[in-house]
Amino acid sequence: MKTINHYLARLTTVAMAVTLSLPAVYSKTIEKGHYPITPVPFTAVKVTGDFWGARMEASREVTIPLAFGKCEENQRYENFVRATRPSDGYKVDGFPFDDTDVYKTIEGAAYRLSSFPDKRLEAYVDSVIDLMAKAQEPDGYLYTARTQNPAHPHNWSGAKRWEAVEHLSHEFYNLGHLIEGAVAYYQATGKRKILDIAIRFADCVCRNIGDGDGQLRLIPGHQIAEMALVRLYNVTGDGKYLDQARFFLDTRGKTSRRDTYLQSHLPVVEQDEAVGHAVRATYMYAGMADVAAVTGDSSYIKAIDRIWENIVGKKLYITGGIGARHAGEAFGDNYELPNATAYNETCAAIGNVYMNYRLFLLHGDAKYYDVLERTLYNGLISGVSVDGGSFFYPNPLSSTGGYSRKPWFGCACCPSNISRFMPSLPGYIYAVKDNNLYINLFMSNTADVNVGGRGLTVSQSTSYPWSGDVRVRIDKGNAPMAMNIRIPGWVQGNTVPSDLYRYADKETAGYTVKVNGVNVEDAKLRSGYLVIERKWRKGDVVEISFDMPVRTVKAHDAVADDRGRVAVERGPVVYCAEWPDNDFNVHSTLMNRNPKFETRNDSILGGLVKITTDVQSLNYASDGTLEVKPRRLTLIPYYAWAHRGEGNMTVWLPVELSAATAETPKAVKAEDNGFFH
Ligand code: FUB
Ligand code: ZN
Repeated sequence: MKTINHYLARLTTVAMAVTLSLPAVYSKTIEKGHYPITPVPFTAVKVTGDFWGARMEASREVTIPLAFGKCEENQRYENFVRATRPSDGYKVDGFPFDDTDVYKTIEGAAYRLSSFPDKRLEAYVDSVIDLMAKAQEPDGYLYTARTQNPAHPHNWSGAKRWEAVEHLSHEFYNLGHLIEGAVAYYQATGKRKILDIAIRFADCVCRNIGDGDGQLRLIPGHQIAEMALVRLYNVTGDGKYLDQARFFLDTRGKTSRRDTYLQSHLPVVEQDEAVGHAVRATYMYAGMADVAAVTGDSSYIKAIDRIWENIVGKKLYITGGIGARHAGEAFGDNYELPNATAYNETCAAIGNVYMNYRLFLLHGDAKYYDVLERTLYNGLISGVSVDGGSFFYPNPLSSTGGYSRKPWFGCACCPSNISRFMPSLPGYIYAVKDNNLYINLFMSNTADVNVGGRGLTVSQSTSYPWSGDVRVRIDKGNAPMAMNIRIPGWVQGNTVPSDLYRYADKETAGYTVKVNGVNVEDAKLRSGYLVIERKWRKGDVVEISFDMPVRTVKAHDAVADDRGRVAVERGPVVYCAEWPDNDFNVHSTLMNRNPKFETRNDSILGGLVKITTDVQSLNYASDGTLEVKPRRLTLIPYYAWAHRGEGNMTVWLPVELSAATAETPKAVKAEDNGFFH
């Protein structure tokens, strides 16, 4: 792979070849926290090692440089260069949202820079930003798919600006990702240039789109501008961005584009089922939460609460993946959760995290983090290889081979989304409200938090998810506060916060919590959190210990594809049976009714816990009779599948003959990412 210096050298040259006056500089920035619960931002938390430390390192050392490299190789920067010198001769191909791969990777680089300052990377990003500034039209419009050849723009873009924005032009989608990247980079480095570029494009949209005289009444064909505009409002304090986000939401279902694909079949406040394109949907729900957090609009909150119940009760894979159908990259009907053909786009898993995170910030209930954690450890990180260098677009739960991760795609939404999501994870661990500190995720880290006006440094050390032991220490500061420790649903016997999945065995998982070596007996469990109130002091140590038995899970009987089958879990991790560990066909394997499991640490794939159990395998003997053989089945974490070649894999294992002999589903082809707009 080419080095970042290669790209930097070339980009610097490109940037110097073009001149443009710099955008206006805004003097005032205001950061507002409107959710009832305030996140501890990514800038204040550093993940220090173990499971997530390795993932962060892979993101830092491999994914982000790779994504920048792919932007170079795949004409992403070239589009900006062309936009600086438009020509009727350019053929505009690729996708009209290719600019967003650049924005998303800049966003990832921003999160990374805040934990690991790196002058060379910062200089590289600055040179990309210089190029973006030069590609921006004088009135702020920034959309290379048109600017590079206004007479013959991309064939999804429409002949005129905004004309196809409710369909496929993605102009507002590009704006949304630009804002997200710009705010992150501004917050990480203090540099305003990209923020000013985003503000100019946002102002251009605010001038042209709306309910006023001479404005166009249009909604985004792909959501994200809604949450991005709220983020821009939070950073600038300028209410017009909030108004624009509301306009986009309130106008949905009231323009000529009315269909489920982009959730415009009904006004947003009347929706109660998750339908259509899953990424568009979850980004919209996240945007509704963001607006509601500022405005207190309870009709938005009621709608997303209803939709969340629908997803978690009827449309969520055991891996936390969402969006069952390839056609339209969409949610299926209630209980439509096929395994081999599960679409489960990596971007939709990220959207699911966004939605659940925001619902936690609104309601303060740990159940949202239960869904978030399930998604994170399973259907989201399955989307990127352990080394950070290849990606899944769909994340199926069963395979007969012919499917593997790839370093990039023509439509590269998933790799670039992973580039920004992984390094943002430190921002999801803690939150505060008044004198409450919430510990939502367990991973080794150190964080500077402000609880009730007092600054504290808190650290965690743990090998979670392989062990349930977590050590929390107050490294600096003293504060009277309530430490709210999330007791995961899987510890409390709730597979998910609905009846979609349930534990199918008699195991129970207990937990203990000690403060300075003394068992905590009198703390209350409130909304899924163990609340420990005391005057916390420097040096205080909390030892949390969750039991981690191996559990079997059954799906609701209405899920036809999982009938007669069980899935295996340990802690937050969902397991699967894959061909390299088993010299028999995992698809014709019957689990015992009361399986006994053993666990062992293995150093493969960065280290993981393998599970083994006795099973029966079915196959035909040479005389054509059916043979049943006792076997020892090995299971690995679902996220770790497809690292050792292509072949059989399944999450749901039959316990009943009818399920074992059901037709083996066709594999999803690697290149079939079901790209339907
Ligand atoms: O349309 C932009 C992105 O491309 C979507 O979010 C993905 O689902 C893919 O269709
Ligand atoms: Zn994607």
